[in-house]
Amino acid sequence: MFAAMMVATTAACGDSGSDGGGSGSGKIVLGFSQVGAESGWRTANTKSVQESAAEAGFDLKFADAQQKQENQIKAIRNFIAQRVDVIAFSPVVESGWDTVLKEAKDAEIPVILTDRAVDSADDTLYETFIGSDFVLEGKLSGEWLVEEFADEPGPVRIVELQGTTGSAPANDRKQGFGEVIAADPKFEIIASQTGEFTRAKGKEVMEAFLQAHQDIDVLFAHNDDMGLGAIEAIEAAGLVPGEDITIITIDAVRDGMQALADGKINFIAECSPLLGPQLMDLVEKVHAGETVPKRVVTDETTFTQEQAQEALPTREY
Ligand code: GYE
Repeated sequence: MFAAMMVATTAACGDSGSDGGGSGSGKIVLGFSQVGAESGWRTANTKSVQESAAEAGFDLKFADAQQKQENQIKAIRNFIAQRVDVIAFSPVVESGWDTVLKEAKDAEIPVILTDRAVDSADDTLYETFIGSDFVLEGKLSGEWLVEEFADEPGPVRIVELQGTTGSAPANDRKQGFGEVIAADPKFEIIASQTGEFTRAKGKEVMEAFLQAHQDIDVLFAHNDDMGLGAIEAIEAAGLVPGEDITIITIDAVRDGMQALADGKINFIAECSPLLGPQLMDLVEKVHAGETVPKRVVTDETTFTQEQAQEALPTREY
């Protein structure tokens, strides 16, 4: 954590650029606070942000918050102190941002939310929010399940691995999935717990689920990594993932797609981490004082096992 903060701090040089930014080089200075490195999605997202910032010729100050809101708040305050041109960040949780966002606004530094939303009532605290529709991802997952189990009398016993508690994707995916399956009482969520979006925690929580419940029909995991961890637990328990337990995940990163193609996962709703190019475009516009849409939604799709087999060879991440 300290190392990441230091990068931000040592770059705190004077504001002499003609663009009003903090690098003195005339380049747009972008302060970006990343959630952490919890998943394959996050790694691909970081790469996309770093590569597209370099391509756009921006001076990127990158800080990794290691999944802690307090680290993100510190990083944002550092960016304000450095007088960067634009701040972008992916908020680890939804609530608790108003004070620091107000500080950025008072300093007249535009803020762009990337990937995850905040629940601030005042939407003038940020310029725009670019990212996926997480409720939709949850709904698409639920719709596939309803269709797949249409001829089953039920009950259909579901366990859920939630993402980081309080994060937008965990809240919204749970909501979207829950809304769809609520239409038929045969679907029952018998256990639901956070796996923190990581493989290790997904495995650990699935082990506990398997010990507590003999007859799990379905696993809904809020991301591929937790699903992949759970697969290890399912196999260790002598069960066949994708057959004895139907598995639905979200993201469609390479390892998830491979497990889908191999028949261990049954369905994935895609969530694209490749937000970099669109983000840089927004940074440029916001910096130039242009109006940008308040919400930019990423284009996404879904994958079955056959579709994963087709898509894998050309998958970028
Ligand atoms: O689904 C998960 C990651 O915010 C969309 O965060 C992102 C989520 C993604 O850790 O894998």
